[in-house]
Parts: sequence; structure tokens; C-alpha cells
Amino acid sequence: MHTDTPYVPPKVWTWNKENGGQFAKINRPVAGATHDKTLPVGRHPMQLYSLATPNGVKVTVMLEELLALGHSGAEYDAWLIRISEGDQFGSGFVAINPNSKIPALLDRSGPAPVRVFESGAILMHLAEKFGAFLPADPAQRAECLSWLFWQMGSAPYLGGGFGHFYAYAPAKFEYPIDRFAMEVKRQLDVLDQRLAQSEYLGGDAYTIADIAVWPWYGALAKGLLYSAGEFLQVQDYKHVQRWTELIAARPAVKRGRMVNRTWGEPASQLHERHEAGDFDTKTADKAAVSA
Ligand SMILES: N[C@@H](CCC(=O)N[C@@H](CS)C(=O)NCC(=O)O)C(=O)O
Repeated sequence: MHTDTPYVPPKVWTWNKENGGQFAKINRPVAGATHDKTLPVGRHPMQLYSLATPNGVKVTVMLEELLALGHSGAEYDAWLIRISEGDQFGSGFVAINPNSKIPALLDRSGPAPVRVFESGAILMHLAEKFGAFLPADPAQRAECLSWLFWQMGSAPYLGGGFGHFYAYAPAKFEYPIDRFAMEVKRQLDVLDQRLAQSEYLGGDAYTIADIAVWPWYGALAKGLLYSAGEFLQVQDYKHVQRWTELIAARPAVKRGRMVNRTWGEPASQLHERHEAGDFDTKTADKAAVSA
């Protein structure tokens, strides 16, 4: 509970279930399943269990990009995991991701299903499997993977650090907001300086580095994350702005953003995706009409 008295940590931390904050209901200090629940399995080689947060969008964009290139092996069923309702703690989900976070992929294309969790690992798995969006040339590959892992290491400061204290914490505290705003502006400048040198993060080609970074930093640059555009003066990062628009215009990106989305314009929400035609017939606006 927040009070004005300075906090003195006790000798031993204990779990205070009433500590407030937007995610207090789902946060726990232990791992593992809370209930039995089998996951549904569709007919396609790739079974994705996810939600359209930035981490989820990385994978649906990648699958849509692969399909756009003609890789039919990337056909997928995208099942909705409602993290605010604790679906990530169902036994079936935990068997695929012991870390209980979306996105999680079950690749059923081989003799035995392969589970993959962590969005960066999923992007690499798909890129290597289909030989796409990850350059073969060793120097270009190293540059691409460096930016991919930059994203994995940096975004927690943006989401769990800045976003949490600026938008979600039960009260506004200057110290963490100041600390994480400084870090996020530094990160935007890192991207801006890189994108002043090359069209995409990895170089001349669009790669899984862009697919990983765009859902977070592109959304931030458009002022769509945490309503923080003005606070962080995102318009000043001109090269990030150019790159954000370039990627947003890709048809596969437009589709990928819609999958497993349960908020925003009904026409932008495709709660589950099982067929390419679902984008035309099953968005929330149309589902509401046919219900
Ligand atoms: N490093 C992970 C982060 C995944 C992650 O944080 N997922 C969030 C949604 S964006 C989640 O599932 N949260 C549910 C929870 O923490 O219980 C990845 O990139 O896959």
C-alpha cells in the first residue's frame, strides 16, 4: 500500500497481495501452473498462443511476412491468451512456456512438436527454418542478431521500467520515472543514430531485428505507448520516425498487428486467426454483426 512515509525494506520480503498497481492481480513470486487447462490445437504446422502486445505482434508479423513470401509451412493458428485473466498460468500454456508469458509457439511441422518461448527465440527459430529475414553473410547476420538481442535487453527498461512507473504504478514517483525516461531517450537516440546510417537496423535489408524492435519503439515513436509521445518528445528522433513509417506500410505488418488483438477499433481486432481469409471475415466488427 502506498503511503507518504519513506519505505524501509523489512529484513525478509513477503508477498503483499494488496500492493495495488495495474497487474497486481496476476503478479506472483512463484512460477508454475495455477490450474489445469489443455491448449487447443488447430490444423496448421504452427500453433501460436499469444496476445497482440508488442511481444506478441513480433511473431504474428513474422508469420505474416513468411506467408507473404510464399512459405506455406508458416501457416498458423493464433490462439488468444488473455493474460489479464491468467490464461498464461494454465497447465497447457506452462508446458510450452515455463515462464508464463506470451508469445509461445508450438512448431508441429516435424515428427515431434517443438516448443519455443521468448519472442527473440521464436523469431530466430522461424528465420532459420525458412531461411528468411536473417542474412546468411556472417557480418550481416551478426549485425542483425546484435540488434535483435539489443531489443530483448532494452525493452524491459521501456516496458517494465518507464511504462510501469509512468503509466501503471499506483502513484507517480519522480525517481523511477526520471531514471527510466532518461534511459528510454538514450535508447531512442541509439536507434536514431543507427537509422541515420542505414535503411534498416541490420543494414540494407529488412530483418528479424526490425520485426522485433518495431512493435516497441515504432509504437513509442508514434506516441501509442503509455501516452508518452509528448513527454519523451519522440518527434525529435527523425530517423526512427522514417523507419517507423516504412515498416508500418508493409501489408504483412498491417495484418500481423491485428492478430490476437482485443482492444482498439473493432475492425482492427482479429481475436483468433486460423485462415488467411479471417482478416476479411472475422474481425470484431464483422463478428459482432454476424453474432
Ligand atoms: N522476453 C519475453 C517477454 C514476454 C512478456 O513480457 N510477455 C508479457 C506480455 S507483453 C506477458 O505475457 N505477461 C504476462 C505475465 O507477466 O504474467 C519475450 O520477448 O517473449
